Amino acid sequence: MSILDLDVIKSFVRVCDDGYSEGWHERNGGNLSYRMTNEEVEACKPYFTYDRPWVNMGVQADNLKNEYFMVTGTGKFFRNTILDPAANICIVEINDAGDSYRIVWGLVNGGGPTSEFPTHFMNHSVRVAATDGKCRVIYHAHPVNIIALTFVLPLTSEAFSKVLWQSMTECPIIFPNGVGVVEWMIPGGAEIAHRTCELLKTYDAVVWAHHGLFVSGDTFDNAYGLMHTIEKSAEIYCRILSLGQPIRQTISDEGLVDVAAAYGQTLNKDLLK
Ligand code: 2HA
Ligand code: ZN
Repeated sequence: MSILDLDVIKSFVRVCDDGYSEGWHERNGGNLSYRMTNEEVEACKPYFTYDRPWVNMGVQADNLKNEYFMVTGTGKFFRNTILDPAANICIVEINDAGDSYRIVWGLVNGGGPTSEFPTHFMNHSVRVAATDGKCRVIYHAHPVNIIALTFVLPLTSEAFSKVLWQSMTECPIIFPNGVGVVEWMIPGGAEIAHRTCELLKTYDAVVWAHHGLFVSGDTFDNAYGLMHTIEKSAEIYCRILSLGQPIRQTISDEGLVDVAAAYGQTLNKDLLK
């Protein structure tokens, strides 16, 4: 038995590998974090060590004190994760104050969690509050088509949500709240973290202009599925634009509201104004 046999590690690595295969993770692009359940922490604990230092994150969250996160490593390539998980990902423990982490497993050749970890951490805090504790996954990737659209659509939630909802019928059911959009900013800093957090209070997903997409979810399947769905819808819209023909017909606003309602979801109608 090895920690690598546990389902939680296998599921985490599978997201990294599938995302890489989709072309969303060139070089060291993208990052993934997962808030572990108590049962998963107990199963992993025999493999933990406590000799690495506490690192202050510069951000703090009361609702994440003493939590454990599985996180991709900074500068590590998603492509390599499946070959050697212990060298490319880690598990971190959050301290009693909710402002520092220490690595308790992984990154065996050195390194730290993703440079976006303060962003992920604050995103988790906001999504845990917004979902009554259900959200566990924050996933950031660089999918081609959603990035391409940030060069031609207005950088608003209204414009992006409507195009994505209209381009594939299941979209209003899968993300009825729509998507947030952040204008171009330097990644890895406090400002983009705060802007993303503000939008995640309302939206499950946030587009970063000319950069990529952040999604959240209760399970790996739902977070990965949201990334996949948004990117596929963006791909369809890009394909439509590349046909160079006028759009003759699309789904009406009423149709978007109705398809969500037919599957028990309430579409964020504010975005249709
Ligand atoms: O981890 O994607 O936004 C590399 C990035 C930073
Ligand atoms: Zn990125």
